Amino acid sequence: MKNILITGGAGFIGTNFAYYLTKNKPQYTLTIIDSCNYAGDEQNLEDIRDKITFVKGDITNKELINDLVAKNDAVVHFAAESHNDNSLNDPWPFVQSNILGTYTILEAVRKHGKRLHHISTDEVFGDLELDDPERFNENTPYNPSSPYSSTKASSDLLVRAWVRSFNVKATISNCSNNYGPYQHIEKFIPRQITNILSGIKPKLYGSGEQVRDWIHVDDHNAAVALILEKGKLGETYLIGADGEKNNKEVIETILRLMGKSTSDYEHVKDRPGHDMRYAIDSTKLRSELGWQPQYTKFADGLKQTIEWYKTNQAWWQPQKDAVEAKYQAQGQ
Ligand code: NAD
Ligand code: TDX
Repeated sequence: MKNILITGGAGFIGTNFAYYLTKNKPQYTLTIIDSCNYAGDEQNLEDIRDKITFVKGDITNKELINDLVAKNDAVVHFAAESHNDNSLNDPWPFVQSNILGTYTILEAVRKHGKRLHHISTDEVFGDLELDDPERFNENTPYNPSSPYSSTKASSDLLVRAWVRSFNVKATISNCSNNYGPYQHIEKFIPRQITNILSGIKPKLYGSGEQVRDWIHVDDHNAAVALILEKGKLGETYLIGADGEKNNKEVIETILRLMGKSTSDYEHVKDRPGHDMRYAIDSTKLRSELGWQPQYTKFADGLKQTIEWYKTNQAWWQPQKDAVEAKYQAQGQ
C-alpha cells in the first residue's frame, strides 16, 4: 500500500489526517478529493501543498471516483455532510453525499479490488441515558436519531453489505466527538471559543446536561492510520478516549481557560430530538491494535485548540457573522 486517496481531506478531520500522515508516515503518496463545501477549503492544506495532489470534485461523480480509485491502492473515506443542525434544516445534501457518495466509492473499490477504510460516527447507535452504565461497543445495535446520523448509519450498512456480498476489502471505524484545529465554527467547541473571542456569550442548548465523549482529532487520526495498516478486513472498530463530559462542563472549562467567569454564557433553544449521551468502549481497538490516546487531559487539548483559534482568526472570522445569523434565526 503506497498510494492513498483521502476523500473529504479539506474538511476538519481529513485535513488533520493529511497533516498527520505527511508528518508520521511520509512513505505514503497522498491524493485528496474534496468538493470544498462550506466546511472544506483547499487552503487548509497550504502547508503540505508540495506533498499532496489535490482534486476538487464530488464523491458522487462516478467517472472521477472510478479514475481516482483505479490510480490508488487504498481509500480513506471522510467526505460527508457532518452537522446535525444542518441536517434538521435540509436533509437532502446528507442523503446525497453520505449515502450516494459512499455507494459511488464502494462501487469503485469493488470494481478495482482496492482497500477501503470508511469513517463513521458513534451517533449511528442512537443515544444512552445519563445513568446507563453501558457504553457503545462493536455489537451495539444501530438506532440513529437525526437525518445526519441516519445517513451515516445507511453508509455503514452499505459498506457492511459490500463486504459480505462482494468481498470488498473494507474496515469501518465509529468515533466519538472530535475537537482540535480546523473544525468549522458551527460546531460546539469552536463556536464557543470564537464567540468569546468576538465578545458574544457562549450558547448552551437546553439544559446542557447532554454528554459527549470528546477525543482530540490527532488521537482519532492515529487510530484510523492504525486500522488502515493493521485492521482486520471486514471488521468495525470503535474509537473513543474515555472523554465523557456534559456540555455545561465543556462551556465552563472553555470560559475558565479563556480567563472569563464560568457563568458568563446563555441557555438557548434546544436541538429537536437532541441525543442525550454518547459513550464509547474502545477495548477492541486498544487490545487488538494497541492504540492509546495521547491527549489524556481534556483541558490540555482544549488549551491547544483555543490557542489555534486565537492565532488563526483570519481562518474563521469571515464566516462568523453568517454562522451566528443562521443560529440566531433558529433561536440558538
Ligand atoms: P467536515 O464537515 O469538517 O468535513 C467534511 C469534508 O467533506 C468537507 O471538506 C466537505 O467539503 C467534504 N465533502 C462533503 N460532501 C462531499 C462530496 N459530496 N464530495 C466531496 N467532498 C465532500 O466534517 P468532519 O468533522 O471533518 O467529518 C469527517 C468525517 O468524520 C465524516 O464522515 C463524519 O461523519 C465523521 N465523524 C466526525 C466526527 C466529529 O466529531 N467531527 C466524529 C466522528 C465521525
Ligand atoms: O452552540 C451549540 N451549543 C450546544 O449546546 C452547539 C453548536 C452545540 N451544542 C450542543 C449539541 C451537542 O449536544 O453541543 C453538543 C455537540 O454539538 P455538535 O458540535 O453539533 O456535535 P454533535 O451533534 O454531538 O455531533 C458531532 O459529533 C459526532 C459531529 O458534528 C458529528 O459530525 C459527529 O459524527
